Amino acid sequence: MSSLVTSIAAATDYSDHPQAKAFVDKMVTEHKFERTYVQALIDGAVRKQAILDAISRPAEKTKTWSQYRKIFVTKTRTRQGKEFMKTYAKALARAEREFGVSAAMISAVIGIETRYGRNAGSYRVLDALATLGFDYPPRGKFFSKQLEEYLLLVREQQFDPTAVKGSYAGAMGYGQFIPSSYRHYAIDFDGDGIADIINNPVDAIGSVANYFKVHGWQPDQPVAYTATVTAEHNPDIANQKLKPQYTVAELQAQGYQSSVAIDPEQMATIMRLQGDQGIEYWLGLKNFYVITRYNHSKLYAMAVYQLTQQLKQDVGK
Ligand SMILES: [Ca+2]
Repeated sequence: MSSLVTSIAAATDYSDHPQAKAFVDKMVTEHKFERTYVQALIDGAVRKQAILDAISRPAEKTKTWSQYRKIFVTKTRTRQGKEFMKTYAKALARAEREFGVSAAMISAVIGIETRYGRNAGSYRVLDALATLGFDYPPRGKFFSKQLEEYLLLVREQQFDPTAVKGSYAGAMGYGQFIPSSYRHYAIDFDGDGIADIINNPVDAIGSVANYFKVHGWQPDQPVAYTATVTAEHNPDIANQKLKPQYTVAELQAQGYQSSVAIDPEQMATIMRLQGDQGIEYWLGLKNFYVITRYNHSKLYAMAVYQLTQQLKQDVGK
């Protein structure tokens, strides 16, 4: 009895929802899907309150750098990263050669996203994208677009759309690609003809490296430097845009000094972070900005950078 009640409740979630109806129409007219197929999928999507709760309190928005770092840049994640680098050394080396992104950096991204594939998400992607697309007005447009991309993706890849699992935001696989990123940047890196970043770590490694290359990663260039400030520094220019917008010389004139000597014409952004020992200042360079194209957060990019440093230090031990 209770399972019947549950399935009726689930079925009523989106069958009469105006945005869901518009979505079904769009998939039929724009992408030539069968109406009965899309309607059945949407009727079967379940609105999850836990997803709505999770998206309103992301770690990137609620935590200080000190708190965020303790979650993501840890001894355990470093040790597991070394294991991952050993296990997939060949694929990582090939990706480094082909895309110019270091093995440690690719591993750090996968480590931060999913603990090296251990935790790629437990929500059905269908439920996540329907819930956020139809019942989360602040970003409904974005997520219903991702739901559209998801249905195109499962048609192309011949996945079962009701079976794929991911994060509360519909991100999938080792590197947590949302559907549009999956369609644009995932690659077949082991040569079996399928770009499977959900079950295939070799494809995931190539796909993460490809994502960074396409977004402008500069091989062997620095990511960030620590900085010091003068008493007269201008606090208003810190923590503004993620994209480098000042030259190092301009930052120096505003009271921010890089800890190492770098080209004064180099572009950088300046960050003020709450660290364990107090305020930290950092210069973010072009490659730092490229990391934020994966997740638009300076805390995220800093964690990827520092875990990469840990993995580079510890390689071979
Ligand atoms: Ca493959």
